[in-house]
Amino acid sequence: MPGHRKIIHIDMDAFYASVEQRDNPELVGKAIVVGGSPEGRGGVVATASYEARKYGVRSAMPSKTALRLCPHVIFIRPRFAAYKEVSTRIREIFGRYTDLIEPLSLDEAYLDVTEDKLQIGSAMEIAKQIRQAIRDELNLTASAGVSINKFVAKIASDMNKPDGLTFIGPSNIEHFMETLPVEKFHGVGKVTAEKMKAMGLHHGADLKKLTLEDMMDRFGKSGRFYYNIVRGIDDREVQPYRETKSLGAEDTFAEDLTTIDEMNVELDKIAKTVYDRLQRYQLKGRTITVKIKYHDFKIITRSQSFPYLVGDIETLSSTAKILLATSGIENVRIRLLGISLSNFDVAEPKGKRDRPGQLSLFEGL
Ligand code: DCP
Ligand code: MG
Repeated sequence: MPGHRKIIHIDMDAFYASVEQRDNPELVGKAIVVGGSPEGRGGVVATASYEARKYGVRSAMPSKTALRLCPHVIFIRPRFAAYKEVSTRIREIFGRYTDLIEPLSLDEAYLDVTEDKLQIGSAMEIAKQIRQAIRDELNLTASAGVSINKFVAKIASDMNKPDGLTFIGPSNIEHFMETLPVEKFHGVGKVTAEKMKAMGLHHGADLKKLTLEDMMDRFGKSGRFYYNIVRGIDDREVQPYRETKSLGAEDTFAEDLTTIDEMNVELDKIAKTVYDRLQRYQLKGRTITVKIKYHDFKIITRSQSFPYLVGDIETLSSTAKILLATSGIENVRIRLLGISLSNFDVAEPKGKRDRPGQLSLFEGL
């Protein structure tokens, strides 16, 4: 691939569940979920083994639902220390090939192997070796996607899960993006996907018909990203070891919000997304920020800091509502709302960090 970058996205299969099955052989081949309540009464599923997924059990699903779908499912209490240990080990394996490693969570990372340390040259060969090393040394499986940019590599890694290796080269990126359903676009959440479908935009090809202006009108800042992405353009670099400064979510509305009730409903949804992401990365912080974009594109932010660590859904949503209500919103129209949490507990030393790198504040719901 002369002139192109070589990017690998690698993601462990059913991560927490696979570690549990590896360490407890009696769980191998069984439908298990990690997280939630063993009695199926409360809490949500962190992840499900592939055996449980056959019944429709998924991450973030209430335990009760998981139990209804799969009555014989086994609930396992999470062991975060074990997952962190595996995470450190896979990063050590990645480090044999490149220093350009951008972790997205404990089980997932982008690697730029345009110039790999062992001068292997082929990104597919490197991905193959990494998957083999993870299997041999850690007794676990990972799926990998190989392409010329982050976006396509990430989608590719998901295509043949579990235990898959997928290559999408420069000559088939555009065709691939055209046929991709919008809900498969990384960064397009359920809400935005529904919004797109309501506008008659079902696949990449439909998005491709819109002008840049149109896209930005409809989707705000993300519009430009989607515009480029459907053309196979993603110049974002793999960013090694960037400190996580904040984590959040925001949503641009198809129609401006005008009443406080509507805004509060949206803040509840956004708070839920932020909460899920915080759970996933095991993060708490001291500062909650709301971001408000008016119909005229003016953006303001309002923050509140706490003397202690917060991260629960009630605090996120109630603080965001108070910040919004006291920001002077009489007679305004609002295009976008966002909530983020920052001022995290500890900044781990550079290179030792096993928290996610580069978390975008601009991900949709
Ligand atoms: N996780 C979580 N809550 C979520 C999603 C994920 O606690 N809502 C945790 C448990 C997962 C881990 O993060 O094991 C990695 O997330 P992935 O999305 O990569 O899911 P899995 O690795 O479990 O499965 P897959 O094979 O689909 O990657
Ligand atoms: Mg995974």
